[in-house]
Amino acid sequence: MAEDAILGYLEKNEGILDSGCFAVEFGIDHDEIINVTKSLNGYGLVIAQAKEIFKLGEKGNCGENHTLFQGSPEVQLYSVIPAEGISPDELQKRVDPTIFKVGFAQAMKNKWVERVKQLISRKVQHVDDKVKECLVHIQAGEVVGREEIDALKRRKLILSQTWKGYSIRKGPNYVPKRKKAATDLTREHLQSGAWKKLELKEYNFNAKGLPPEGGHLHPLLKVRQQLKNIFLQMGFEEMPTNNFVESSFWNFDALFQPQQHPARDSHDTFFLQAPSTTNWLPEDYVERVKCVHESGGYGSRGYGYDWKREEANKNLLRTHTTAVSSRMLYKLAQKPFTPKKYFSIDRVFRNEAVDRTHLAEFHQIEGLICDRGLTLGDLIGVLYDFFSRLGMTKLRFKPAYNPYTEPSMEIFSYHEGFGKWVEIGNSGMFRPEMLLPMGLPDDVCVVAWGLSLERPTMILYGIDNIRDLFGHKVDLGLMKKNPICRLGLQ
Ligand code: FB9
Repeated sequence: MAEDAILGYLEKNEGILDSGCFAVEFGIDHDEIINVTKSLNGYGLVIAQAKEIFKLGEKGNCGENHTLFQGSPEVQLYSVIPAEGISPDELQKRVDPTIFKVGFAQAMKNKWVERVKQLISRKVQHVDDKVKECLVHIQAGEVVGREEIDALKRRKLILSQTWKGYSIRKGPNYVPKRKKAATDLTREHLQSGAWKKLELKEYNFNAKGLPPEGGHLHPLLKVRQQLKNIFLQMGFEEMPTNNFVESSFWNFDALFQPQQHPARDSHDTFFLQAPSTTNWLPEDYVERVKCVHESGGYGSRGYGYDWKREEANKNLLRTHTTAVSSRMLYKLAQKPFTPKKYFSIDRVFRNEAVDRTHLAEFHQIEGLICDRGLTLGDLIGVLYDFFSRLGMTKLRFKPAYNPYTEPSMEIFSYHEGFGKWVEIGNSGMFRPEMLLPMGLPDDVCVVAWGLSLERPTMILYGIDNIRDLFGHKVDLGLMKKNPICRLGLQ
């Protein structure tokens, strides 16, 4: 190791150790010698030294055709001129254009050749390639005269560099082998008494401390905050979504979703084993929901099946935040009606096949407006307002089906980057069979829409596999270095 080699050398040699020579002689990287030297702390007296060194420049040592291998351009040119002389055109055919240009000028300057009209001929019988000789000496690290150095620098055949090294000799604290200084005083040192002979490493007050780690926001949380700001700017209030566990009643029945609907199957929904059933529901409201499912009412004919309370009692992981919307609208119906604008952004769970862009859970974003006399036009208008704040202004709407909304629309936006229409959400007007059993006035309508948080986040952050965004395989480096989220036209 470099420290033992240096201290061992000083033990056998009273003289001064030159770090550069030492590195070459012992085959140790000079930078490692420098680092050890800085930590000798009096074991060795260190004198910093700096000297000019030269490295072959690009023109001096680049491939086989250059000065160090083929000789200087002037010598190469001189050697192809025949005794009887040669025309400039013929000479240019015999050497590389660069060799001709540089070599002819230098050979004329050296008075090695002369040009009389269309004939170039030799003026001397023999030439020495002093340029090549100097480069060979420099390459070997040998001393070369100042004049020659300046000439080579002017021709860019060598580059000047400042070499920094050290001269080292024995210092007052010199020992042939330094005891490894301890960096901590441990319980074992104190108990065993080893502390008495312990050599503690000096505290380096100049050492830079570790950069303090700060917290980092996940991209999903950044996009969620941006979307929350959009809703708040539009005058929406956030709904309380702090219950992942929900009853089938609020998640499905209250939304007029029939108990035979495939989405209510355990292949699509996570039902809880314990507690498997809810322990309280508003009984008068439950009765109205039962009736509207079985025999309709409010102008509806219902589904005509035997609605089962035990089905409604089953606990599950909510499959959409529309379950929260149904709770909020029921609560709103329990007092004199006032129009409301609500939103929610939180996790929902679906027992579906996972793939590159879908997990068994995602964050649903939902907005709703509850007021008297709302129409589909109001829904379309608020969708244009909302999505324009996300930078999406070219929208299209496609008729769709949801059990709890009629009419329903899928929402599409033209994505300039992808050059195609992208589905960006779903929407609709909650059905009377959902709103009227709650007790809302019969002229009150609710327009609502939903989208996911993951899809926009993956597009905005250029992530194409959802496992790189969410889950136990996420690269924490991405969490630390992902850029801020700037959404559309806010
Ligand atoms: O988010 C979706 N797509 C989307 C959204 C934004 C976006 O922004 C980019 C920067 C440009 C890009 C894409 N979708 C909804 C559409 C599809 O991704 C779809 O394949 C996946 N959908 C999820 C459900 O599928 C398991 C997204 C999720 C979704 C779908 C419907 C609703 C909520 C989330 C709803 C609703 C609703 C309807 C009526 C009343 C109340 C709520």
